Amino acid sequence: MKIILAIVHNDDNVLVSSSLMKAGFQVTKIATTGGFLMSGNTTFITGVEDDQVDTAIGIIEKYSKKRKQAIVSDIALAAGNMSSNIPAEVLVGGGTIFVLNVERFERV
Ligand code: 2BA
Repeated sequence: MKIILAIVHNDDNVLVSSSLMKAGFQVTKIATTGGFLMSGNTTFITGVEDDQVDTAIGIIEKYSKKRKQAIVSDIALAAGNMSSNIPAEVLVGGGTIFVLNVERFERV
């Protein structure tokens, strides 16, 4: 068994979760904040059998769009953009996905 941790843009949250659940996956969602942009995103926790990992990742990939997002002032400065009053852009997403081994799984 594996745990998939998937960080997706808040705007994709509903489609990703409904599509995962429609496909039979169980999902827990956590409201999270990106350390760089400091804006909200959603982290999914999904426990899946090994042979279902690619299916779940395919669904997350399908519904997690890439977006250009403006970064300004302090954040741009920290990233090395010295003309900090000029907005810069970063490409956010689609999903950022980690797959972890599950040592033991119990429902008690
Ligand atoms: P944030 O940390 O808010 O990052 C948003 C986007 O800003 C990133 O998109 C990336 O394009 C850019 N970015 C992040 N750090 C940067 C830096 N030091 N310099 C320049 N640009 C930077 P994504 O890579 O798609 O990441 C989206 C969100 O996924 C992140 O939001 C963070 O919450 C999470 N994430 C991404 N990689 C991660 C990792 N290795 N570990 C934990 N969380 C991660």
